[in-house]
Amino acid sequence: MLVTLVVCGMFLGSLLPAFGQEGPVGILYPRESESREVRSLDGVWNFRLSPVNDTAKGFTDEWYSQELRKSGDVIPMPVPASYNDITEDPEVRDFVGVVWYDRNFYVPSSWEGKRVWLRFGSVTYLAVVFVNGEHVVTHEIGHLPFRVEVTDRVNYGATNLITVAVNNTLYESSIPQGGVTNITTDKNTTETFMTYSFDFFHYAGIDRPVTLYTTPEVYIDDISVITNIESQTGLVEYTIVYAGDSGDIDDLNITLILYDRDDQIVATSSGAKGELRIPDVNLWWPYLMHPDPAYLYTLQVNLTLEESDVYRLPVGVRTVSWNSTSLLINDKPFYFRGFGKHEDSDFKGKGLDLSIVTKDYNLIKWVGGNGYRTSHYPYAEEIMDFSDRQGIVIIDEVPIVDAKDWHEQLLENHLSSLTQLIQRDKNRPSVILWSVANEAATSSSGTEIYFKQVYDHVRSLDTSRGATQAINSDANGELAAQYSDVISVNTYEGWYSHTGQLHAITNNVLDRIRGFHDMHDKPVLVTEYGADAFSGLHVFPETVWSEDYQAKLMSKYFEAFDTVRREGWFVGEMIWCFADFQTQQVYDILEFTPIFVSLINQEASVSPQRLKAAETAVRAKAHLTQDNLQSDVTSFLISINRVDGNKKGIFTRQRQPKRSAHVLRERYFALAQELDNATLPEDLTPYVSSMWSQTRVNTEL
Ligand code: BDP
Repeated sequence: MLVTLVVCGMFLGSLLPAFGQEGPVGILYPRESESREVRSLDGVWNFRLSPVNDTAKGFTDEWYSQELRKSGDVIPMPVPASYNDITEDPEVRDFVGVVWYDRNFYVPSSWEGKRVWLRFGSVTYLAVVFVNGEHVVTHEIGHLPFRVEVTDRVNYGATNLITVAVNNTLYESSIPQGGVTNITTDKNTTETFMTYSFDFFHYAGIDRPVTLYTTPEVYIDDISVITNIESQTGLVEYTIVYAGDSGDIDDLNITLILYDRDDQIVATSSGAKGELRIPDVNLWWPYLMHPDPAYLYTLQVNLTLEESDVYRLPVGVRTVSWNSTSLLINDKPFYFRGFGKHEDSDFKGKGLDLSIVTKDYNLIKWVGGNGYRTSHYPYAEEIMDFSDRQGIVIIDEVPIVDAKDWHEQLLENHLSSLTQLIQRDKNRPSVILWSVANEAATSSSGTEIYFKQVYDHVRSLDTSRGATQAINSDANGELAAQYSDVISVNTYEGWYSHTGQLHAITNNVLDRIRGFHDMHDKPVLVTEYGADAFSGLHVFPETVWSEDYQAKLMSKYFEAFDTVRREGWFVGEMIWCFADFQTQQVYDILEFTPIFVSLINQEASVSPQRLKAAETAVRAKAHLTQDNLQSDVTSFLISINRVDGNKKGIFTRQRQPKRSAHVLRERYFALAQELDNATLPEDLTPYVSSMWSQTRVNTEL
């Protein structure tokens, strides 16, 4: 019975909850304490693909009932990592369907009598987990954590087996949406390949840490904090949720102690709900906005019964607010000097790699950046910790990219992703806005009904932060920006439209961003703009793909940004992209399909800018006529507009700077000095001559 359900579930996301998908509650990050032990299950696991076109085989043959090596060959696979780029085999890279992982682990006999939990930072896209041959949990949607209690499933003082089946298949209501299509190979066999309309490569696997941890019988299941400021006093409103059976609930005690950075007690309280008051509070400030940014307190929660449970949560005290012209942190206008980003690196794909993460934060600070959007999915909790600790402000996005064709199941998954994200990140001071989507088809019919529910859902879960979504169209005819607190706009003047026309950028950008403020009377920021640049390619006068073109294009946008800054309602700029990243080879199949369908139907379900660009490009390539427009769609829509990935990074994929990185650095520090009185780094402008350096410092910055 189980196997039948599991197999169905691997293909039909809608059946998943029927066999115990874990809900979002109680997803506190596993932290050691005097009452909790944490063991990592990261390392080298065993790995195997399902046979091509028989992706259910592992279930029907019960591969999970014994070690994988006993039912066939296995290869080593690191965890955490995406599996795609680890081998030399294109079949592994491009595989569609179920892959299998397993490993042995030990549980000490000293853990007997405690609760034992298994937690995954994320598995992309769908995971079915077995412990010692028994199904323990299924979770759908990558980039989000899930956990399950395995107290009664593990052998104490003995070896155990964990097996994970991972399905990467995207479908019409998965988050993000995608689909599969067939190709006939040279051997006359039929194989499936995946199609999706977003450009970044759909990496898959066990891509974040796997942990085993203990809690006492009655345990702290969840902590929520909301912070506020009253004159010099910091307020921390808290709610503690505990769980576990206890007959003696009357004897249960909850006490809270808040420590400052020097481990001094600054406030105490008791009870499951209440408020801590911190006199002379040290506020959490973004990087460069204050000489001592990212101040974190530690909230220690003690639950005492027969056995105690202790959990320590970092807490930053700050407020977030907005009005029709500004976004404010601690009542001071905040301006994003930011990036769009990806979790992406050589070999590991989207697998968590702390060296890359550390390097990225060093580079963000070197550039003078103060924030980014987690485009286009939630990033690892370990990455979010860096933001909290270093004062890098986050727009936290769910994995909804290029969403279209509104329907019930999509909405259900979309809302679930928001519930899970907010549950995970609700206590993070670095997160100030929730992003509900990137470049959804928000001019199409049904947008208002769909997105009203999405925004209502976010506000039912959190009103202490704002909500937004990245929009890629003009304000005219766009239907979702009305629900955002701050409007986020993507624009590709000089790249996807007016390609190569460096002299036709600034005014077009101004038109687009002013359009949104004029229509909605809300603050606006640009969440994407940029141009591909192939590192090392220099062309003068500038042409597309050169580092010189990318740098010059940016400066045309800066002019537009400064104009709207002076108008008083523009709250930030985020370049696309922080670093080059890997993309799929076949790009835009699904994206262009609705474009052509809407062309035929004469609907404007995509931005006019993209419509035009797509129409021109594809018509020219495929010699299309109105007659063969729809039928030929999949046969030629192979958009070769990427050279081993998207090259809009200001850093290469290996995190080396392009010319644009230096240009952006000058701008971001100049803004930091102008807006926040930040000190400029000594090496910002290299010495040229005494007069010249003096002039630049006095006049330009
Ligand atoms: C934007 C998308 C982003 C792409 C970018 C591009 O939001 O994910 O990478 O276009 O084409 O529309 O470079």
